[in-house]
Amino acid sequence: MKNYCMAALCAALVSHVPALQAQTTWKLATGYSAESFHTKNIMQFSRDVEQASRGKLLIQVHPGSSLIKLNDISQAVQAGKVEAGETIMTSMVKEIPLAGADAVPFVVGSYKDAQRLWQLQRPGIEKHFSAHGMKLLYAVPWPPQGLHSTTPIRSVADFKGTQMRTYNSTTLRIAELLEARPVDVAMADVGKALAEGRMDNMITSALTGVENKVWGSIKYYYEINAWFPKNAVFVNSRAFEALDPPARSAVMKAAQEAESRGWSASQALAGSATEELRANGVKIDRIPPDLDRVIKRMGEKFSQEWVRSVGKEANDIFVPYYLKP
Ligand code: PCA
Repeated sequence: MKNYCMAALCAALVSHVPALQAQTTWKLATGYSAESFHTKNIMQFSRDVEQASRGKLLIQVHPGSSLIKLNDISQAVQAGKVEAGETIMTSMVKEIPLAGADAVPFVVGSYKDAQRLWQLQRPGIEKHFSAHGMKLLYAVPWPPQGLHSTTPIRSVADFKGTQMRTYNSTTLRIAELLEARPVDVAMADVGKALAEGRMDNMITSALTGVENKVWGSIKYYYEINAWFPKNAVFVNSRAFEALDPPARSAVMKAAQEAESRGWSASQALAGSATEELRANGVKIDRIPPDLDRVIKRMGEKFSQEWVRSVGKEANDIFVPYYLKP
């Protein structure tokens, strides 16, 4: 009898243990470095979630493609290999063409426009993420994309045959249209590729130039404000649904805060990064009007190709975007 009671007591205790310690850990994979403002924002998000869930949900951040490579992150989250992830939305265009809306050149010229585009793009993105077994948490833009070059760019002919770094389908198509030679270089390898003479120019943010200390080779930065690509942070839907309702709301509230904090940080860095390039001897300039016209025309060509390939969903975003400036 005594033994039986002891066993019953133990069983009762054991059955309580999980409830007392109920704690979930998510691994979150990102392709960007621990120092990137996006990653710092995710770290803050993780601390906020831990605090708001009273330690019930821990989010371990794995930066710099250390767990999963940037371009494989969304697949890994879908497959449940990792609970959560962050990637640049344009890396997902093969499965979710709508994710490329923020990399169509010369549609968005300011943070205000970028926010308006995001409000129109978000419902469709949420729907597609959910169809792929993922829940969108938040998205934050990179600062505007400008043109970095080792040599001055005065006309479209200056691109011909140059090695142009690409990081997505937009930059790849632009390189083709400019008759440059596209070179696919991960953000973390930009400094190395420049030092090795593997690239002559690239379209990316001033911030990415600063983070890679490009001024040894890059001498010109043209503020063309071509587009504002966003990084999205998301979680496997089953992992999210496995949380109890208070933990789910804690995650979504922290996500909302991370989104607005990230947008402010991006905007502040857009200005300071350009100044840092200047302070390091990079000439900050505008491209000549003729070249500006040619590039804008290429942008239109790209938009037409994009709208045609995506179809109705693209119109659902761009028509209201252009109708209500
Ligand atoms: N930096 C990233 C994406 C956009 C940006 O500003 C890169 O260059 O890969």
